[in-house]
Amino acid sequence: MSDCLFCRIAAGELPASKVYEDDEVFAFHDIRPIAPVHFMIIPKRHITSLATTEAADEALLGKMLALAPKLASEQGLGHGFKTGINTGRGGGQEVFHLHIHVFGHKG
Ligand code: DGP
Repeated sequence: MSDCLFCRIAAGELPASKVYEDDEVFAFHDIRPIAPVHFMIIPKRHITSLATTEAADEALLGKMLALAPKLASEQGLGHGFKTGINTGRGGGQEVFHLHIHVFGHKG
């Protein structure tokens, strides 16, 4: 069993408020939201951070980014939203499994 929190959430071993799932990507609401709507998009495969991605990850990264506006719209953020990828301890990353924060206020 993985000791990575987000790997376990993506595998369904730990509960989360799911926003989206396919074979490569999982999205779920942040447990400590900084806005009325706040979810994260993660790869199911463990990638530690944006800084450890490789050329072979480009398609997956593009897919995750392209999902952001689609899922944001479904969550009521069709008028706009913010995104963030905290990277490394100096970048404020607390959970070392790559995630894109998507957050905002419902229009
Ligand atoms: P970051 O600082 O970018 O690594 O953000 C990690 C986020 O993960 C933080 O906003 C809180 C969230 N988080 C931490 N543990 C859990 C959890 O068990 N479930 C959920 N849904 N979110 C979590």
